[in-house]
Amino acid sequence: MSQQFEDGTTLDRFIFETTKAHREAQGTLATLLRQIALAGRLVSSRVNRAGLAGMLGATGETNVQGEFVQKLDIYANDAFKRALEHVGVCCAVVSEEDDQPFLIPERFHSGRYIVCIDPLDGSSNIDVNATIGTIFGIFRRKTPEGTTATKDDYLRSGRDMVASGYIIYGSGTVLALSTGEGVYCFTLDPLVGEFFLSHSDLRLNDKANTYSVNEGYAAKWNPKLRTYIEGIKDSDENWKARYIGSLVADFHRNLLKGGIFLYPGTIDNPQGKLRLLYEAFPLAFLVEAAGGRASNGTQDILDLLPTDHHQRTPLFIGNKENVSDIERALSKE
Ligand code: P6P
Repeated sequence: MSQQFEDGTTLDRFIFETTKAHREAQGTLATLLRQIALAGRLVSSRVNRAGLAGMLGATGETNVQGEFVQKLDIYANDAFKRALEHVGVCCAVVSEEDDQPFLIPERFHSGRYIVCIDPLDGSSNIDVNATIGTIFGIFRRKTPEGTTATKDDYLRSGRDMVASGYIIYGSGTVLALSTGEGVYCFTLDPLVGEFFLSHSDLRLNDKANTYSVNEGYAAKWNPKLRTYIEGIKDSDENWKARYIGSLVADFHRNLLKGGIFLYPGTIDNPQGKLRLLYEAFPLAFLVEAAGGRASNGTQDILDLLPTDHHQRTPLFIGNKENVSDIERALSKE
């Protein structure tokens, strides 16, 4: 049963109240989530100024703007690792930006949690001022605290995740979070530097009629998927198409308004483009907490077992009946 909170509750109070309910957390998960929020505030400030750099770019300073934008990925990656390394509650950060997982340096305590993160997904959209975001998922380690994290700690079922969320940097900065019971969104007041509860216990209806997919690749999809998409277009269900091309933005819209997001495999890339550990798992954890589903086309995303921390997966995510319809369409003989 999800707890109820009035709008305006701060993220800090929410974290304290919800992790208090998890007695075994002993405040370590609360510390971890606070540090993620801190890094999110730093990245939000920097992303918002990137637009300014973009304006400078209009005066021929494209090198400065281009270099600034490119550095945003690196800045975000460093901001989250710096925020997590020294507080004694994290043992490894598995980041989209790093070839190998970042293991907490010897001088700090190798703590209880692993954070899988895409520090700044969709950063190619910055120079067109489109919405981008951070995606994170949290595992509790299997190996003993104080030791160096191993693959066993992060190459594991998505069902082992204890929390996940994203931070979306758009017209406002919003942090979405679930510890497994309900999904809560907090909007940043940049003047105060605090996140305030703005969406409480988000729930998806069983079915929706908005689909979000890059149809430019349709010729390379599984023909059964092409048939499914053509079928909804021809239906009398008034389907709408929405595609921003930034995973966090497309997902956030669907979470608030209902919809199905698809990033399927193609002939050239059968596993698609999106990453399992730090994109699909965290969003699948969230969508299930909101009553939705996430599938790779044949099975639940959270039931998958990664063998590589950068492996990709096809992703179909959103209202549960829509996801099941796609699985049925793909399984037709
Ligand atoms: P395409 C952004 O580059 C990203 O990784 C996701 O945020 C987004 O959903 C996807 O790629 C868009 O990919 O192939 O449609 O441009």
